[in-house]
Amino acid sequence: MNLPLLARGKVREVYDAGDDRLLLVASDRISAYDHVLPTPIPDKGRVLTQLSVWWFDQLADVLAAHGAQHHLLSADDVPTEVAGRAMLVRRLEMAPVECVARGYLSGSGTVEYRRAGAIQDVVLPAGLVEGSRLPEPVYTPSTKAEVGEHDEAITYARTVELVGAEQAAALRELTLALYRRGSEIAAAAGIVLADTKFEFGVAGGTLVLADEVLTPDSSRFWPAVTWSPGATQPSYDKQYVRDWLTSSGWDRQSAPPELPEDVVAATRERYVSAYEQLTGTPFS
Ligand code: PZK
Repeated sequence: MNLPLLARGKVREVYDAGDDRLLLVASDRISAYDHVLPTPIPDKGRVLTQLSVWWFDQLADVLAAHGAQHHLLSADDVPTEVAGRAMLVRRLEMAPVECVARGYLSGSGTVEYRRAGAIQDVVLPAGLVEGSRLPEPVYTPSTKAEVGEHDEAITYARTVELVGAEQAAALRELTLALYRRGSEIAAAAGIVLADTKFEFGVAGGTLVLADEVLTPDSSRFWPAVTWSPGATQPSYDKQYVRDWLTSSGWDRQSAPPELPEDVVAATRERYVSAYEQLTGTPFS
C-alpha cells in the first residue's frame, strides 16, 4: 500500500487516497495511562472500524434531520493489507474543535466539576460524584492539544471565535442530538455511553461527521449492570489492562511492559463483545 501518510495518531494512521479522499487505518495497538503498549490486541482495529461503520449507518437519519452527512465512502473498497480495519472517507475541511458530549460525570469532567462546579461555562448542579448521570447531556468542547498534551476544554464563546456563531451552534446541536441517539441505542444494549467525542468537517457548505464514531477509543462505555456513582466506573474495554498494569508495579513513566496472554485474550473478548452487544450481530 504505497499511499502517502498524512498523519499518524497513537493507534491509527491517515493516508492520502487521492481525489479528495483519505484512508483511515485503525491498528491493533492499545493505549493506557497515556502510553501505547508494546503488545497489540488482535482484531482491535477491525472491531473499532466495523463498529464505527455500523454507527454511521445508525446515525444517518439524525444527520439528515440536521442537513448534515457523514464522511464514510466505503469500508470495502480498501487495500487488501488493511481490509476490515480501514475506511475510505471524503476529505474535509476539519473544524478545529473536538465536540464532546457528556451524559455522565467522569474523568477530566469530574476534576473540573470539583474545582469549579462547572466545566468551563457549563454550570452543573451540586452534589454530583464520579459516575453521576447528569440532569441532561452537556456539550463541553475542547481543542486539540499539542502532541503529548491532553485536549483542553474551551468555552462556547471560544468556539464561536474559532468557527463563527452559525457553525458553533450547529456543532453543539448536532453533537447533542448524536449523543442522545447513541446513548439510547447503547442503553437498549445494556451499555452506558458516559461521554463521547465527535469531529466534524465541512464540504461544499455542509457539515460532515468525520473520524471514527462512538468507539471505545472515542467514548467511555460502562457496563450498565455495574454502574454505581461514587467510584471510578470499570471501563468496558480496558479494565483488565489497567488492573494488570497497576498490579505489575509499572511506574506509568518508563516504557510499559508486555501484557500477558490472558490479559490480551480477555481484552480482545471485551472489544468483540462490545461490538456484538451493541450491533446484535456476531463479529467475524
Ligand atoms: C482528518 N484526522 C485525525 C484520524 C490520525 C488522525 N475526513 C477527513 N478529512 C480531512 N481530515 C481528516 C478527516 C477525517 N477523519 C482526521 N486527521 C485528519 C486522525 C485518524 C488517524 F492519525
